Amino acid sequence: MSLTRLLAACAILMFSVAASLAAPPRADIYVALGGNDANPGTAEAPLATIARARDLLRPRIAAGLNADLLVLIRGGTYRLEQPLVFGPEDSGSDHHSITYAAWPGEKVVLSGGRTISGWRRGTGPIWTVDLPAVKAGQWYFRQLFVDGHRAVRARTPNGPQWWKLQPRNNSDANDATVTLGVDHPIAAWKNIADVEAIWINNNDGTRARLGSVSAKDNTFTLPPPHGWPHSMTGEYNISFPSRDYACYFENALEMLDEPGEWYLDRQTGTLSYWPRPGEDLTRAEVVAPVLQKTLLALAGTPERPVRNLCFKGIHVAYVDRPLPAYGYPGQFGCLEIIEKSQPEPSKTFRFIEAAVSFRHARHCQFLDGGIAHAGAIGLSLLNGCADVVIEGNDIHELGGGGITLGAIRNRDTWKWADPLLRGEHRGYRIANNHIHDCGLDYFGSIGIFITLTQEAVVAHNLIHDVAYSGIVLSGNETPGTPFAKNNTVEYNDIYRVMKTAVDGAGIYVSFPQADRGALVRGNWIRDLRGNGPGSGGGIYLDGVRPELGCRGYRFEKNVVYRTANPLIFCQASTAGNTWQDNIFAVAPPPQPRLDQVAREAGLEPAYRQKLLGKP
Ligand SMILES: [Ca+2]
Repeated sequence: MSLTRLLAACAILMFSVAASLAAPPRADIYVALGGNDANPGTAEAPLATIARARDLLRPRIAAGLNADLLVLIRGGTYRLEQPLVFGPEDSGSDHHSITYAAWPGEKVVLSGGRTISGWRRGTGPIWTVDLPAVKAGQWYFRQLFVDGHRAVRARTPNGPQWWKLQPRNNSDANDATVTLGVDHPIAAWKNIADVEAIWINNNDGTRARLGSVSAKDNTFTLPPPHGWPHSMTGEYNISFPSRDYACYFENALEMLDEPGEWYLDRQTGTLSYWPRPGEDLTRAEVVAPVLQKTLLALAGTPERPVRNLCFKGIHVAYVDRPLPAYGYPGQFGCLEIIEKSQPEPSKTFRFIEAAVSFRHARHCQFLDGGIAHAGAIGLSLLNGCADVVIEGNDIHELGGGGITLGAIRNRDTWKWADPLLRGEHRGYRIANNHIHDCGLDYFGSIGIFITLTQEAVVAHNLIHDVAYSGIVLSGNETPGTPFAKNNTVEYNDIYRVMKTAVDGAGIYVSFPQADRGALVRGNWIRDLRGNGPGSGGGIYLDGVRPELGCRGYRFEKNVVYRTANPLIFCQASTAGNTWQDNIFAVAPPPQPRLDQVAREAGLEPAYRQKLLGKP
């Protein structure tokens, strides 16, 4: 080694030693796994929980912020049994932000899960473990993960097969027991009240609990209450079971008959699992969720929204969604309609829960983190939100859709689901997220669902393996209220979506957009399987009703190929929209164009490295 190189090597070594001895990154509060909530929260004496850091900041926020505040969190898995909620008292101000960030270079996981150990092998291939908390009625879960991969709740027929519904004397009256048949022999399963029937109703799926099974008649019953909206018609009544709907059954010990399937007996507390090849339950990490519905919530109020709050490098994982008594009456995109007859007849149009939920949040951010292993939607930005950035996240293995943002209206009453506030549902940036393996339980799940927004930008996301559409952009459902306008969906990379439900697309747009309209540009859409008529579209324009046809969209430089239907129109047409330089083809385009779209669409280079580990 030459003297110069030796000196250079020494300089690097000294620099490394100096860096490791250097003062920690500056922060106002420090949190670490080995910390203690009785500590002051300094770098030398950190707190143990983020909740304690939040509470320590409250007096400083109440006194008025005169600087940005930073909470730094050392890497590791923080287990939560209660949701982490940030309200108005935890808010930044118009001029100063509050940031909760992972320590540079470290990964922070907020886990709602519990590790399950003590497995023993039975006489056959199935392993079991007894869970006293389940037997005692204190714990029940709907998902199970082995070494970070979701296992299959025991089902019949085994995936990916489906059977077909054969209606008998079904009535959609609110209080009626419905009797249905099926086109294959069914058995008399034990623990029948825990068994669920699942069927595909066009652009979503429905889940309903069984009341009884008759092997002799090959029928089963669904007891009330039912979730499908009895008093509504047409497009809203699609979740009601009909002839030849694709169906399967889930959650009985008798259905556990292949590797990867599991069953939890609520009465005995016994969890059973048939390991997949290569899995060793004496060493595998098996996790089931304890925390339900939402793990991280920004919950402002109309009068006092949460402002200027940022999360950076935070990963949310293992959140369950219990199934309500009425099941899940899927309407589209993880929406359901809840009908009540008391105190007066009413209908509520709402999304199922999200693991990360923002309500009444303004100028907030969720960056460079992730959401995984959740039972419902990954992240939602609903009423009262505006000017939120969601960027650089890995969002995957979800029962529901990836990201949902905007407002909803009831198309029968034309009313907003929530009162519309000044300046809300606008100014979003949803970019550079990797969204995949969504809709594992709720088959109307969408990668990114943008409904009734203004000035939203959805760009450079990588979306694949989704039960329903990749991106849905929904416009003005009432001709007289031109709210949705000036939205952009550009340079997204979308493939292998439309895996389960039908009547959707890589990018699905519906209803008009006002003012400058909506720009749909440079998106790369391919490899969509068709499940039925009208399914598996590249780009789909759906007006639903003739008077609401899609207008005000500009489609530019999109590349679509290997789809069942490259371009679909329903109560819509090319008229009223602008088309330039798009490719709608069966085969891939010539190589130069393919290279260009591959370069321009999907994650930007810095995020490719960060999220995929490659340039
Ligand atoms: Ca099975």
